[in-house]
Amino acid sequence: MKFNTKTIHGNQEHDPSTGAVMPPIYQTSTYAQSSPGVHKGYEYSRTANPTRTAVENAFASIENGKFGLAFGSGLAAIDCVMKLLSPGDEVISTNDLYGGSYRIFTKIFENYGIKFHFIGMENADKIEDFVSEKTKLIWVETPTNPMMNIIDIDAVSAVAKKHQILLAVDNTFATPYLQNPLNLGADIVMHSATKYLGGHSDVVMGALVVNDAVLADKLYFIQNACGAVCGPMDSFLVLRGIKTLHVRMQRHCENGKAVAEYLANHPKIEKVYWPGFKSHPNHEIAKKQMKDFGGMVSFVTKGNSIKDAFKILENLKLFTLAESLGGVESLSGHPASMTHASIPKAEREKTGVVDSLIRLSVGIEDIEDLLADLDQALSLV
Ligand code: P1T
Repeated sequence: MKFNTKTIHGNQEHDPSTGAVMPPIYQTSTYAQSSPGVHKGYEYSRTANPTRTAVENAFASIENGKFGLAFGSGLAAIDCVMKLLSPGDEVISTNDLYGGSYRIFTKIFENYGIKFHFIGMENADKIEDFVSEKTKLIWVETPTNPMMNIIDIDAVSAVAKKHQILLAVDNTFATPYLQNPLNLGADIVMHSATKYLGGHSDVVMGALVVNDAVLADKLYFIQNACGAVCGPMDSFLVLRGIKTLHVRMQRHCENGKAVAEYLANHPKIEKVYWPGFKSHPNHEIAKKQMKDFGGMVSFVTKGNSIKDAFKILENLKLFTLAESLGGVESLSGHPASMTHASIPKAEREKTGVVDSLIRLSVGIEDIEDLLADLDQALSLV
């Protein structure tokens, strides 16, 4: 089955009891047993729920994996991966990443004795300098949030395999429409399904997909033991979102390109971060591992003024100033004070997340309207 068909049909079956084409929202916490332990595959909805099973199966299908797991948020999915580790273990992570991922690593898991090395992975060879026998996990975001750095998953996977380290890739920005980390050698692919997979800014959810049955069992155990699962209504909404992922992503990519090019040619813009530019340092890797370049664009204006950044953000009308990304509607954000505020200023500035940086999640509206909106906001600075 090819990708577009998978988004609609992958691992899905009509409801066995009624033939319903969409799985019902099984709004139940528990399931009748005819004798202790004798049931129809479901016992308790923390452990499993049929609507959640449907979305978990969809996750597995679109990421070319065997096992999918759904959580109450992207961070709950990350939490589950980190609980594979033990005190004394070390993690090597990309240094540019979602602020909440940095926060859970440094403010939660460091307290449990796990050590994190945040490094630039644009050159995969650099990773080896940080590998020791304590290294148990490499955590990669690509494209990174919000600087749009591109990490060569295949090259990082070679390092991970050489040292028998697990490789997890946060595929939130790319989505499986653009890249499939498991095919490039990752062991775990993670999503904030809140974003493009859900696609409509109406649900918070996380996903993990793996191929290895032993690893899947460990993750299922943590999912059930710790209980950060999503509900059936949210499962339904994300399943519904996934069915249009390919058509939405196609338009996100078209509009993202048009916005990036418009900004790059604007006299008031200093720098635009978008992996589709030939001048992007890892453009060739982006071309190799991604089908297109996505709908996320970051930029700074000439003069690097936070005042100008705020003026633009306050005056954009179609680009709503809000946390999050990946919905049908365009959003704008100020990483330094919003999504990345939990990263100390000195740390975030090392990777380019300066106070004047603006991040856009380019939606699927008519491009003429989006460019006109940017035009009027930029004319004010
Ligand atoms: O918000 P949640 O569903 O818990 O997902 C966390 C998360 C994980 N990974 C990446 C790459 C993310 O971008 C996010 C969430 N990001 C935002 C809310 C944001 O605006 O960047």
